[in-house]
Amino acid sequence: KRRRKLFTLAFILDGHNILLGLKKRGFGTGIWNGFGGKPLENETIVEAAVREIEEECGLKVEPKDLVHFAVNHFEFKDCPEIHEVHIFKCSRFQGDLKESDEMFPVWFNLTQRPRSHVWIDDELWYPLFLEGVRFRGYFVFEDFSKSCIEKCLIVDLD
Ligand code: 6U4
Ligand code: NA
Ligand code: NA
Repeated sequence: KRRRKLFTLAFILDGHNILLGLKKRGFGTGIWNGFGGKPLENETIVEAAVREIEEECGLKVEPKDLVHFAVNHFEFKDCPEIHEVHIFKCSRFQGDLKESDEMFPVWFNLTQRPRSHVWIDDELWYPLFLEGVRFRGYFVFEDFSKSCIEKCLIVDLD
């Protein structure tokens, strides 16, 4: 059985606006995305999501306000681990938006979010996310740069 590596990915929503962050360092530098990362030891996925949101954009959210919405599985032909990304959305938050070492956060109207400088799988599942359809996605990439999707399956759970 292949090893799994867990990640969180959270989208903060406010009416017709979505908060995205431009990644400033590490994996995916220069790419717009939600906020998230790897759970620490002894941390649940929800606890990790709460912590990563505050670390990366300054906003405070309550665990109960995070809606676990979808899971994406990413497999790379040159890597033994499968990345399992747990996607949350959250419409309640407190605190002030703050740029971090890792992310530059910006509010976008849902219809005007960036289409370039995003992961190539996003355009395949964002429509479901925006329509409120729960799903599980499976993506196989050529390599770690994620420039080419080799296989993709998205299972609609609703
Ligand atoms: P460090 O630098 O170790 O503190 P950490 O914040 O724990 O990093 P990071 O930023 O590497 O983790 O996590 C990657 C983030 O990118 C997670 O939120 C998951 C997300 N992600 C990875 N591949 C993705 C993809 N293909 N499409 C997507 N989000 C992806 O939309
Ligand atoms: Na991160
Ligand atoms: Na992080």
